[in-house]
Amino acid sequence: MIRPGQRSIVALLAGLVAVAGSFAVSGLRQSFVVAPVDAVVVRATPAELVAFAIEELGYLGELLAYLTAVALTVVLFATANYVGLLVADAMAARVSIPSRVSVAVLVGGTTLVLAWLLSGSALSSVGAAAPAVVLAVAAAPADPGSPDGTVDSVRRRVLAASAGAVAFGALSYALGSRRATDIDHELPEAARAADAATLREQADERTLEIDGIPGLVSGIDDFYEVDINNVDPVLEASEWTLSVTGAVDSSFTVTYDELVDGDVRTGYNTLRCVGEQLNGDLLDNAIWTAVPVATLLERADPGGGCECVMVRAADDYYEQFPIAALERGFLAFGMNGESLPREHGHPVRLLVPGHWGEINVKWVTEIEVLDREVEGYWEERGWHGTGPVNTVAKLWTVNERADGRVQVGGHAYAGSRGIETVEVSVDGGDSWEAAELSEPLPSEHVLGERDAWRQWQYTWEPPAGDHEVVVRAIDGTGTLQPAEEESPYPSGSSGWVSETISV
Ligand SMILES: Nc1nc2c(c(=O)[nH]1)N[C@H]1C(S)=C(S)[C@@H](COP(=O)(O)O)O[C@H]1N2
Ligand SMILES: [Mo]
Repeated sequence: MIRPGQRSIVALLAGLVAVAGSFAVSGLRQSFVVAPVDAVVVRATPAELVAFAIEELGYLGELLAYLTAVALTVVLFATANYVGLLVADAMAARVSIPSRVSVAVLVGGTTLVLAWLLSGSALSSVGAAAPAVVLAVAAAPADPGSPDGTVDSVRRRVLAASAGAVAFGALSYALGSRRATDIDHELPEAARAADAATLREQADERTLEIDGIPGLVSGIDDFYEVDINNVDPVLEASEWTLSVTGAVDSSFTVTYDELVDGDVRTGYNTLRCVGEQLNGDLLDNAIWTAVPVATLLERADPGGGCECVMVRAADDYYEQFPIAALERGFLAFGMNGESLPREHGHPVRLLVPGHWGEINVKWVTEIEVLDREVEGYWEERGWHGTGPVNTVAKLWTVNERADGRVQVGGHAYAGSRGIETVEVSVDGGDSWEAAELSEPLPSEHVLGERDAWRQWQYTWEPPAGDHEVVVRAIDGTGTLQPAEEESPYPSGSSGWVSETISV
């Protein structure tokens, strides 16, 4: 007989190897048993906690959510196993089935069913059940009376099983991480990848040489990532479609090949997340390959009573906003000359110039024209992030020169309004000087005309002491960035970035 304490250890270990086994065969995909639990955790987390995690924890918040999901999934399997082991014990006592057989059948069966319910994938279910069976049988209670049924022998087997589970976990982690997603990184022929290279050169020519700040085009791996799930969808371009539905004259569906065969543009566009801190770095610029949404909208001839749309995605994300904004939007399938990477919405995402990142829907699958307004994913959680971005000037670097001069610099962004001027004060806001700005990226190559950030720098020779540096931008309409300080939740951060420098 197994003791209750040991039974829970075996149940837990079997749960652990089940989750590990599923990861080994699935990698970080929807078929990984943690993926649906993660989605439930993310959606069940109270709005205040989500806002706090985004504002204060950033990436750490995502990691916490993910670890919670992994732990919950292990507990789910462990609970099922525990019940299975209890039943196995009862069976061994009543009917003459060898206990190892009933353990194998019950732990294997419950793991298989649970994994199937979570993942819907046969491979992932077998990947979970097989190691759980091996582990449970290895540590299982021996038949009463047999020599390896002694307490010592059971304890030894449980210890060995623990070591085995840890080793298997490490191996599965390595295997699952290597299961690369088979995304084709070549842009389709029609996309003229050469255009991206030309735009890259153009941006490099305009980039100011400032230590400690990024260039005018963010690298794909440096481009910030914000999305609701820790397991991003994997969509094959060949299977992807976009439907235009709802209050339209004619609903229709386009395939990837049809889309990229359209009026392809290559251009810069900057994205900024409404949840970022005032001087945060959820702000990046890339060269996108895209087609205008307007062509699709004309074909659909939208009606509807609210002049608004709901855009939906493969990760069950949805955002609602005015058709007028969508009309000026783009469907992007390339980023910096490569096909759109998985984490940024492969194969196709929306770009809505001038607006906060959240309506730039990734993995987009449906545009539904609505009759009346309904809240989108983030608005249900209290955010107001569908509108135009706030103006901001970042203070991202302070460089003390050998000659005693000090350089401060960063990026400035004002959505479609564009950046006209950046002003710097080195005396806490009493007097202001214009900073040097990078040449604007040429508007004919910007998706959304002025919707690309600019770099700024200011160098001066401060006397010894403390200096409060303040920076503010003036947008293309001549409007000064508001001084009033607001935290990101719910409508985006506001205020002037300042930093005290001691020389
Ligand atoms: N499908 C989907 N699209 C999405 C999101 C998401 O969670 N799911 N997050 C949005 C948010 S809040 C932002 S700021 C941008 C970020 O885009 P990026 O990850 O490519 O930088 O994507 C938006 N599009
Ligand atoms: Mo965002």
